[in-house]
Amino acid sequence: MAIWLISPPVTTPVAAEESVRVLDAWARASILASRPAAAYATIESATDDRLLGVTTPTADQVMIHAVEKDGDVSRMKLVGALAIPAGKRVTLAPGGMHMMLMGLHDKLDEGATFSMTLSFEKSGEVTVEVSVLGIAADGPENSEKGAGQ
Ligand SMILES: [Cu+2]
Repeated sequence: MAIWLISPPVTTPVAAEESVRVLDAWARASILASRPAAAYATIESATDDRLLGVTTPTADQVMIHAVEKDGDVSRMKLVGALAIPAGKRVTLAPGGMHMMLMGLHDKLDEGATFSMTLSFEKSGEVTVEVSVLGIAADGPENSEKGAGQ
């Protein structure tokens, strides 16, 4: 006896929040809109994932950059896809990896926020509010504050 099951495959949608979290998204205030700005965040995921791209209405383009030290010279290097290993926090911070905002539409004023959407290979898109901190800030004071929804 042959039974043909003709039904659409059942897939379980996975909400982005369940596997990937983007914490403490922040950026430094900028003096001029004509200069690129950098945004930072801490990313963690329950499963291996990769950050493939970032967009924001605040800038024309966002690039994921790593910093490579060559002697005394630091160079920024474009990261095509940023690996987020399961259970390990990946922190983007000044002097290291960052999201570079090219073609800012307005300068970033301290105290303002803007939205940014991070696209992950498996978890899809996660939109976060980015807090603009002071021009010399090293990061949010409370590192557990903020969540990725
Ligand atoms: Cu950069």
